[in-house]
Order: sequence, then structure tokens, then C-alpha cells
Amino acid sequence: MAEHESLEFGKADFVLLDNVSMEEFMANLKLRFEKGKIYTYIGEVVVSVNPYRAMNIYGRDTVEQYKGRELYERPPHLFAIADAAYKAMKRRNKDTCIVISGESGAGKTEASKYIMQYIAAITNPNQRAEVERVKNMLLKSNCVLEAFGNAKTNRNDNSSRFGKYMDINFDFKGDPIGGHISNYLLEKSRVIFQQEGERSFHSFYQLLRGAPDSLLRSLHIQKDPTVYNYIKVGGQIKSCINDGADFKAVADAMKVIGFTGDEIQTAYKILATILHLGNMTFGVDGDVTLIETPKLVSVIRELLSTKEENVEKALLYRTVATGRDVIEKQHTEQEASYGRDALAKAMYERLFCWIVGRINDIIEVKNYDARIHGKNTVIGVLDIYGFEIFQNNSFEQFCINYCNEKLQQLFIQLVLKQEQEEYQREGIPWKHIDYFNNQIIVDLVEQQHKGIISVLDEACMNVGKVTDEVFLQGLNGKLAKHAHYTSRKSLEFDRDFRISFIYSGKAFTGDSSSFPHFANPVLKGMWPEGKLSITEVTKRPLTAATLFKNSMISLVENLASKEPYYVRCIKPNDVKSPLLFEQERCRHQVEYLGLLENVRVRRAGFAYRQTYPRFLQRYKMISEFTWPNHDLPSDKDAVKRLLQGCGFDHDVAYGKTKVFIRTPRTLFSLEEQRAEMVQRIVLFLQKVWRGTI
Ligand code: AOV
Ligand code: MG
Repeated sequence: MAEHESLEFGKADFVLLDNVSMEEFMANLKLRFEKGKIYTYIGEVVVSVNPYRAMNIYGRDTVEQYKGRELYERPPHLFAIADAAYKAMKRRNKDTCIVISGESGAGKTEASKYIMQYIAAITNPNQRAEVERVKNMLLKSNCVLEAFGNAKTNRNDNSSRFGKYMDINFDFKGDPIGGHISNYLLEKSRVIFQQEGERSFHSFYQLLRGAPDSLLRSLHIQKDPTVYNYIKVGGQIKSCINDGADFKAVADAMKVIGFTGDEIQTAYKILATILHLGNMTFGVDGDVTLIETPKLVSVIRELLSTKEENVEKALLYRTVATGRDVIEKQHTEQEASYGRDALAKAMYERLFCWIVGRINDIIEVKNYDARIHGKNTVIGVLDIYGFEIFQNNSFEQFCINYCNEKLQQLFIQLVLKQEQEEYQREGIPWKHIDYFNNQIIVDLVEQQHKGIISVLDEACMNVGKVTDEVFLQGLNGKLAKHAHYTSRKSLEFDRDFRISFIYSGKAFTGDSSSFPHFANPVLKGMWPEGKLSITEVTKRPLTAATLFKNSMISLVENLASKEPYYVRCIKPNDVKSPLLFEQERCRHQVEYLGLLENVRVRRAGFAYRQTYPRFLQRYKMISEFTWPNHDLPSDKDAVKRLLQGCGFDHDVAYGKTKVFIRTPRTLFSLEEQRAEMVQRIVLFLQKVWRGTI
């Protein structure tokens, strides 16, 4: 519990509230926000409120204050959590992870970057060149991924449109030696369409506003974004983002990471191709579908180093299987424009995944021999897209929100449920605390046979016949009785209803597109499959929803296998104001993040626990009753005796196999006494060895 703060700033840990009620919680959160204290603990969880202004709390001097300190020694800060995760990893050889959650615009991505900066700042005291290089690449990767994966939305000017989980690997000295990035479902529909007031991915505007004229000429691109259908809506928006300067920063970052000149050029060519695709139109002549913009075909041909007929084929035909043969079937006009959009989206997604893959090739740990160097440990940082609801919610919003539900479930599992179950198991007197378990919502989405994703998969079996109606009928048939499902419900910020938003059915039923064949080796690398064989054409691929579900399940398994630390971000208002604390808006977030329940469990709970024998092993020297050995009937009795002797009896509970300590302060004091005794014992032994005793 952080105590080094004056009370005028409110309670630094919600556990210290006089009464755990929503009113007191909110009053404390508001007071601290208004006093410029954006971080507050719930035990080891950091609650963060987006300040919407530059804070002078991330500099070198602050790093020094937190480095190597215990959580409760300093005022609440992200750095303290980062340090705790780092210490746990280094001291106990544990893989740890930091899970950052909160809705769109709450400050997750900023938090993840500060955490990475902190870890970079406290490691590599010996300035090993190789480690510095790795650190630099890890930090620079953020800039590149944000350019291609973030966009301005109505909720956030720099909204992450993909989920990101980054592992940082450390050697036995605790220095970073590499990393790995997993990305989750990019919101590729943004490539072809944005809602009013939003933009496409930053990368497009950066290219238009930042690229030198010669480059633009070679890409046949004009500077004015409103020329391009795909980014038109967003193109008119002057945002606070400096696209021109960012273009150079991203290009530099790509070079530092190790992208070759050819690779960077190819990325630009793909961006340009997508912009040109958006301006392509189709017509009909009799029963033949035509491209009305042949000039663009030749531009695209040039950019992709392929043949004109390949581009035409990719746009006007699709590959279908008839019996044992694969044939090319011509698109109708409407199919052709749908196919064009699908191609644009798929190209951007490939580009993005290829960038992530290239970064991974470069930053992955190489030449590490665990037999020589000891275990290579990991800190994972999870920064996903936050929960969001728009007027129309597409497949991607469905996935984003499902992902948030999964993480909330993990939090409930680990923090609330496991904690309560352990007390029960240990026979510690305990009043059960009710909380909303969102498992029911997760099940609604992912359950076998009757979950939304299963229904979708079933609907998709009828290739060609899937319509919104088929899907909706399937859902209504299976889920009508589900308490958390309604088929058409108006948009409401309703506490226990989070799935019953309008998700537009169309987007659920996936894209299919064929690709031209390329001569450019970088492009070839992005489309390794080449020409499809008959089995691949007829093979039914897993649906996008099932792929996403599987990736979420494995993400959660991965997080659950590590020691988790949590940052819970809150967005104070919808107008990006540093002054406004919208009470209702914040209360709603506190509610669905389960923060009050978190305080209750924590308060009723215990900061530290250890089995009796291990506890004795560590602390037996501080009591005459237990040092060097005790003669009590059991280890439990010995621990009782020891703690009574120290005057800590009031702060502990004795379970069946473990002792539970309520406040960290008690533990801290035990540690101090131990250190003192160890020192004395060492001195004593030295005297013995020297023969002075
Ligand atoms: P998000 O990651 O949680 O949203 P961001 O981390 O992008 O949100 O934060 C949104 C904006 O809030 C940033 O661009 C900053 O302007 C401001 N901000 C956030 N944290 C801080 C901070 N600690 N100090 C100063 N300004 C801050 V999303 O990716 O949309 O779910 O999908
Ligand atoms: Mg983000």
C-alpha cells in the first residue's frame, strides 16, 4: 500500500477506503484525477485515468525512484507494476505478463509504451551493444505497427485497430535479448470504408503527406487524399496527427529495425495499389463485365510487377471448382466491385501481417543456449483494441468486444474467483462476494454447437447461399431463450447487455479473393501459396470467426500460464478533455471492469500467502521459538508462535496449509527483521571461522 502521499490526494490504494461503496470509490477516483494523480492501486492492480495532457511523470528521475523498489514504497505508478513484473521474473525466474484493459481511448497503448520504456531504461546496466540494439528495435517496432495498424476513430485519434501481444525475452542477467509480437485480427474493413469523422490507417495519409514528390510520381499518386475513394471520408479530416513528420519517423524506424530499401518501397507500392484499386470502376457490355478504368490496370500492373492480364483476371474472374476441374468464372459487375474491395482489404492485411512477421524474424532470440545461459524468461505485454460500440457494429467490433469479454473473464478467474476459492479451500472465514461472472457471455459467443460462432460456421457451410437472414434465423433459432441475447435491440449502454448490439450480419460471412501472380520477390513472399490447386479451391477454410476464437483461446491460455499484472484504464470523458471527469461515464467503466468487487475481494483478502514449512524456512531465525528448530507439534503452531511473538497476530489468518498475511507492511517488516538477523548470523559465523569465538 502506497503511503508516501499526503491525504489531500485521496487514498492511494482503494483498499484503504473507509467504506467500500461505489460513492466512496468514485469520490476518490475523481479527487485523485482532479489533483493530477492518475494512478491508484487496488492491491497490485493499477487503475489509471487518462489525463489527456502531457504529464511530467515518465522521465529518467521518475524511473530512478521506482527502480528496484517495492510496490508500496512509492506513490502508485505504471513503473511500479512494470518493476514488480520485472522483479518477479528476475528473482523467481517466472514468466510474467502485464494485461492492459479498458475501453477505446482509455490509455492502453500509451501505458504499454511507458511500460516498455521503463523496462528498457532499467535494463542493460553494462551497456552491452547487442542488448542496446535489441532494446532499440523493440521500441521502434511500436512506431511502425502504429502507422500500419492504428487509425483515427471517433473515440480515439490514435486507435489501435489490431490486438497486440508482445513477449520480451530476457537472459539470465535480466537483460532483453529479443521478442515476439502476436497480432490479432486487424480491422481490415477500414481499408475500404470509414464512418463519418474517421480515417483509414495512418499509413495512407503519411504516404500522401510525407513522401517526396519523386516517390509519389513513381507511385502515380497525388497528394490530395480526397481524390481516393477508399480514404475520401477520412481524407477531409484534419487531425492533430502530423502525418508528414510521421512518414519520415516510420521510414527511419523501419530502417533501424532492418527492413531493406526494397521492402520499404514494396510497402509503399502496396499502399498505392490499394488507393488505385479504390478508384477502379466496372461496367457491362452485353454479358461481359468490363473494367472502365483501364489506365489504373496498367498503373497497378507496373506497381506490382505483374502482367496486365493477371490484374484483369484477378478483378474479373474467380476460381471455382466444378467436379474435378478448376475453372475461371466471370464476375458480374457487382461481384467485381465486391471482389475489388476484398482484394484491397486482403492486400492490406497481408502487408500488415508481413510487417509483423519481418519484425519477428529480426527480433526473435537467436543463438541462446539455455544449457549455458540458464532459463530465458519472458515478460508479455498485452495491448488490445478496447471495447467499443458504434452506430453500426461490424464483424470486427464483434471480435473486439468478444476479445474484451475473454480478458475480463481471465481477470475474474484469476483475481476474483481463484482468490475466493483458495480461502474456501484453506478454511479461512470468508464472506462470499458476489460479482457478475461474464462467462455466460463468453459462452454465448464461443460454445460448441450453440454459440454465435458455431451458428455462423454452420451458416457458412452453405457456400454462396449465406445471407444475413440465414444467419439471423440460425441465431434466433438457437439463442432466442438466452438471457443475454436479443435479436434486434437498440443501442444502449446497459450493464449486463453487451452482446445484444446490432452487429451487421453481412460482415460475418467473410471475404474471398484471388491474387495476381507477382514477379517482385518481396510480394511473392507475402503470397507464398501461389496458384491454388483443386483441393485448395474446394477445401473449406476455417471461418474468420473460428480463427479468431481459436487465437483468443490460445492467448488466454498463454496469459494464464504466466504471473499476471493488471493495468485497468479508465476514460474520463468523451471529449478528450484534461479537466472533465464525467461521473456517469466513469462509474459505468468501474462497474464493468469489476473494480469495486476487486477492492472487496482484496480487502477481505490477503496480500501474501505461504505454506507453513516455506514460511518457517525463510523467517525462523527471527524468533527464539523457532530458531534453529522448533519443538511445537506442527509447523502451523510454530508459525503462530513466531507471529504472536512479533506482534503480527492481528494481521494474519491461519489456513489449513498456508499462512495468510493481510497487509504488505507486515511482510515488509518481517523481511527487515530477517535481513538484520541474517547479517548478525553472518558476522557470528565469520567470528567462528576466524576463531575469535
Ligand atoms: P487506447 O489504446 O486505450 O485506445 P490510447 O493509449 O491510444 O488509448 O490513448 C488515447 C489518447 O489519450 C492518446 O493518444 C493520448 O493523447 C492520451 N493519453 C493516454 N494516456 C496518456 C498518458 N498517460 N499521458 C498523456 N496522455 C495520454 V484503443 O487503441 O482506441 O482501445 O482501440
Ligand atoms: Mg490502443
